[in-house]
This record gives sequence, structure tokens and C-alpha cells, in this order.
Amino acid sequence: MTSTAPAALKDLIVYSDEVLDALRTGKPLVALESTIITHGMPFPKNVETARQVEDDIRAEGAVPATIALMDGKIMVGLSDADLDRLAQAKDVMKCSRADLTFALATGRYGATTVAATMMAAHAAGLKVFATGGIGGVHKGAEQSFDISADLDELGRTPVCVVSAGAKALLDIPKTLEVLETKGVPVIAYGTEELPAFWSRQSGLAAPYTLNAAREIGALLKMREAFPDHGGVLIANPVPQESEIPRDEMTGYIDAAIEQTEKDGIRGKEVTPYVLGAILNLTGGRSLDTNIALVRNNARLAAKIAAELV
Ligand code: PSU
Ligand code: MN
Repeated sequence: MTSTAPAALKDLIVYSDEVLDALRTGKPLVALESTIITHGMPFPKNVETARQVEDDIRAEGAVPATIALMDGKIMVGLSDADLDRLAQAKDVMKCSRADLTFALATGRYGATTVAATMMAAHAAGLKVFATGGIGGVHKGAEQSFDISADLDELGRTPVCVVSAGAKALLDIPKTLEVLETKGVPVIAYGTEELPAFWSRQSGLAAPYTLNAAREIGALLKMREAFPDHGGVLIANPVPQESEIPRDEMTGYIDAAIEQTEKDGIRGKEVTPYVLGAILNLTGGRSLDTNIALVRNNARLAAKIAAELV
């Protein structure tokens, strides 16, 4: 940190060979986040899933770009060795918008959340990003003010985020209100109801429904006509055979949140802690559901990306 010239964004990005080739030859690209690897799933399932999701994207004819921060660089596309290092590293920072430059300037390992992955994807020229669930307005936010920076990022950064909806551990009605305020189209894929991550149902109607990747691609192209348009959120329901029904999930979520409050967990640790508690309460079943929905989102994201090239 001795130089006086400001860093140029392009000099901070390191592309994998596979991603660089895709950019040069105009192949469809799908960005992937890394917080789900370091803070969302236990080792070794996390790295196995990360590889599986990348292969799902390749099988659809697109190229995966897993994004993380390493040694002061924004890695866009990780080698096998880098993915292993990240999945097993201790003290990886969970990086949202507020944390991104701190991790880069200090050379720390950083896993990117939805917000930071959107920033990096946009900087790298990628338009489509697959994840599990977005952060949102937490229950009790009127007291805690805990609202994920993912929502603000969706309002400002032009990347299409393919999710399985918002987790029912969030306040989903308030999350939808904030997304509307920030001008983010929320589009459920193939369903009239907003999906809720582990469950296909949330009890809430989706603001919009589209039934084909081609239709989503057309909407994204339309949105590019506006120079300051932000992101688009796609809510893709978890496959039926892998879901945990809403009524059953509610019990686990309430117990996990109670545990989290009792243990005095606050701020950015809340989401990973609640996820861990739910994993225990469901005897690992929530992890299988999580893996199935991320893979499902990756396949849809690849199809959407193919519409944009
Ligand atoms: N969903 C998961 N696992 C995760 C997350 C979401 O199944 O680890 C992460 C995502 O990276 C998301 C972040 O962007 O949690 C939101 O954290 P926060 O509420 O602190 O912004
Ligand atoms: Mn938060």
C-alpha cells in the first residue's frame, strides 16, 4: 500500500484462462459467489458442490466464473487449486460491498456475497449470476436495522441474479417492499408464487412471472436501453423432489432464529449462524436441498446467459 496512484479496476481483476477465452470468443458466462462456499456449507460438501455447480453450467454450454478475493486481486474464475485453498482456508472474510476494498487492500482472502459478486461480475463484464438465496430484510429489522446490502446492490448494479427466492428466515414481505423501492424487477420462473429457498411456497404472490429463459433474456435486453438500470432478481423454485415444505420449514426456522438470538449473534454472522442451526435441526437435509436449488439455479442462469450472446 505504498503507491500513490489510484488502482485501476481492470488491474485488480485476474481472469481464469477459461473465462478469458469465453470473453474473447463470446461464449455465455455465469458468475458464481464464494460466500456460499466458505460461510454457507461445511467442508468438504462446499467444494464438491462448487465443482458440481461449475460442471452444471458447462453442461449447458456456458462457462462458470466463481468469484473470490485473493492476495489483493479479484479472481474471476478459480483454478482447482484456488477453489481448494478457499474452501479450507481459516479466517476468510465474508465480503459484501462494505468489505470488498478492505479485503483487497490488506491482501486477505475474501469470499464475496451476492452484493460483492455483483460488483465484481459487472466490473468483469458478466451479466448473469447464479446463487442460492439473496440476503434481505431480517425479521425484527425495525429494531436491529439489519438489511442486507444485497438489496441496495440489486438496485444499482446491472446484473441478473438467479436465486431460489429469499430465505424464509428473512422478512419476505419487507424484502419485497425494499426491492420495489429500489426499482428491482422480481420475476418468478414458471410459478405465480414467490418461492422461499428451501420451499417452493412462501404464501406470497410473485410480482411477475416468466416461463422461459428466452423471455427473461428479452427483458434483460430491454432493460439495457436505460443507462442507469440496476439488477433483476429471478426467483427459481427448488425442484419438487428436493424441497422441504413450508409448514415443516417454519418450525426449523423459528427454532434456529431463537437459538441465534439466545447466543447473542449479531450483524454479518447472523445468516451463517442461522444456516448452521437449520442444518443441525434438519439432520443435514437442508444442505441437500440447498445443493439441489443452487444447481437448479446454475442451469437456468446458463440458459439465460446463452440468450444474451
Ligand atoms: N444463501 C445461502 N448461503 C449463504 C448466503 C446466502 O444459502 O451463505 C450468503 C450470500 O452470499 C448472501 C449473504 O449474499 O449470505 C447475505 O449476507 P448478509 O445478510 O450479511 O448481507
Ligand atoms: Mn446483515
